[in-house]
Amino acid sequence: MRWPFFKKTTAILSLPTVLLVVISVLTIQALNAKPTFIRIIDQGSITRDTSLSPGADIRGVTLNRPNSAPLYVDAVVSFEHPHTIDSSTNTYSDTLAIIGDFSSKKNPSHLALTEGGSIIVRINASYHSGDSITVYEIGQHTGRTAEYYEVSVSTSENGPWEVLGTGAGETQFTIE
Ligand SMILES: [Ca+2]
Repeated sequence: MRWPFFKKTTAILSLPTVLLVVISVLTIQALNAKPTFIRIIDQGSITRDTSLSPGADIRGVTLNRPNSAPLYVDAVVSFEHPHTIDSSTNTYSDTLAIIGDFSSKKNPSHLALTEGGSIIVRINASYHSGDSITVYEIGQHTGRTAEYYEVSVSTSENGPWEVLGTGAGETQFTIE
């Protein structure tokens, strides 16, 4: 009669132990997960946009994983705009414009990089081979034409950077 009772007690005691192990593993994985940093450099020498929205016009950036909803920018690490004249005429210099789910924001909410300008943004999730990054550049709506930019990815805001390629307009880059 005592044996079944003992088995039941053992099962109850082991449940918290199993949960503790699962939580520990998930916590360790979360601590080891490195965010994705994406650098976008305006290729102004190609498009020469001198409007009130100078350089490539970035509406948003997503990290795309297979069978998963897109992940959005959660922080802008830096925004460098070396050309003073461009910066002074830039109506769209608010970096907050590209944070979060931009699809619900009123058009033309975006960040104009200025000619030769660059931005580093963070998406708080790790990237893996087979994922992709989409840059939503809307130069064809804010000026004359889609504007060129170079995209790189890294696990650190200081690099080293893996250059994914150059695009204009809405462009998707696959991570090898
Ligand atoms: Ca522009």
